[in-house]
Amino acid sequence: MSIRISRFMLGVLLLSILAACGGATATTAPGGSGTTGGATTSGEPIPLGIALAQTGNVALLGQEQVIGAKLAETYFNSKGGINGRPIKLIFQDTAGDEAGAINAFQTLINQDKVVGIVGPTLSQQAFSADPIAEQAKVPVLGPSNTAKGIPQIGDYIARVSAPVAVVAPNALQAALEINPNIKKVAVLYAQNDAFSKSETGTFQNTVTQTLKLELATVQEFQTTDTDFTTQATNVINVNPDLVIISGLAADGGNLVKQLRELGYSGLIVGGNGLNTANIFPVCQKFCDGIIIAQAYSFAQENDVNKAFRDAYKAEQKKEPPQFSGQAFAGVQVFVEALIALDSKTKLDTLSLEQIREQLNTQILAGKYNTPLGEISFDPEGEIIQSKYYVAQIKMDETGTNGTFNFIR
Ligand code: 1QQ
Repeated sequence: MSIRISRFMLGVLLLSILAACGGATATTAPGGSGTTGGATTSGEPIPLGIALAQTGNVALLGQEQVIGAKLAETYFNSKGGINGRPIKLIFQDTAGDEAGAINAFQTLINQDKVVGIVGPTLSQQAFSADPIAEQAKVPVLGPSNTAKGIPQIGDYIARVSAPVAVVAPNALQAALEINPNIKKVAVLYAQNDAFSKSETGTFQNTVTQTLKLELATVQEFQTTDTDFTTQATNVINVNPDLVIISGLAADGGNLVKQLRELGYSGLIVGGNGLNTANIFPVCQKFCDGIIIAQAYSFAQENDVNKAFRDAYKAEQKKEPPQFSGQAFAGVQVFVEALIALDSKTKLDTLSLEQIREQLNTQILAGKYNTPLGEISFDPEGEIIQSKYYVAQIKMDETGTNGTFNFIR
């Protein structure tokens, strides 16, 4: 016991010195090791890499993921970590582009010596950064990469984020339940983003093939655009009953706002890139009514979701969103796979290379009861998940606060 305390205090001392020197680039969540609630953890922490967009425009999405990952770290360490050893999250900011994601992956793999990585935020980044982890044989769980083809990047790449191909069509079904008279549809998408291109493909197929509706116009934009007058005008000119937008949070939110300001009053379906309360300051009162498919519901009934939801609400004073739930699930899968692996072969008898390799096999073999419900993986690393939902944004009178109300 005395050894345990002195080691912990040494760790605290070291962290304060590092913090005082400003020398640490990686950050860990509070409660990453030591005594955090129920159980006690001791011994060398096991480093898990978290590569998410913490700065720039994409941080509108990444911030929610950071919160979910940190809550998972605290929760699983309070339950005894990896058979008594704490899990320690090492955060590297990817920002919003490919170069940032590649950098974060390289640092986590070579410098921080992580056992695996949860990240990156965008599919656009994953297509560049995941091959680096694949080559280094480091397991990756995409927490929000939903484009077609992500698990197929390699043997070490899996995801806890269900693909748009299965999630997105639910939003169109919900739109038709609200307005069964939808005939004419307009689609807009960000042509410089892999996820947006994948998602619009799914939306357009569902509109024309499954629902047999008229696709009246398809408009392209860039995620960096701020002026959507041309696209919005072209949409309004075809007089659609439904507008579907595939983009990211800032561009998507602005597009909604400009469409409404120019007079469009019909239904709007937003894709996964608009799936955050961080669009509220962008489209304000015009966010009202946007329909968005969900791969997570805070109402999911199981113990781990209850614990996650309670912890999230205590900290953030609102219900947890999808991106936080998925990031929590990503950390959880790593933790539970590490526990299973350690129970078979003590981790401290394995080299880092052996841990990474065996951990990858273990991840794909397991079943996990997460805030997303029970999930597992197919042999390629694609998530197997059974429940999907649809939410509709409701803004308050002032146009500053809103909620995601589940309608399906
Ligand atoms: C992807 C996405 C984004 C909207 C995640 C934030 O689904 O890039 O695949």
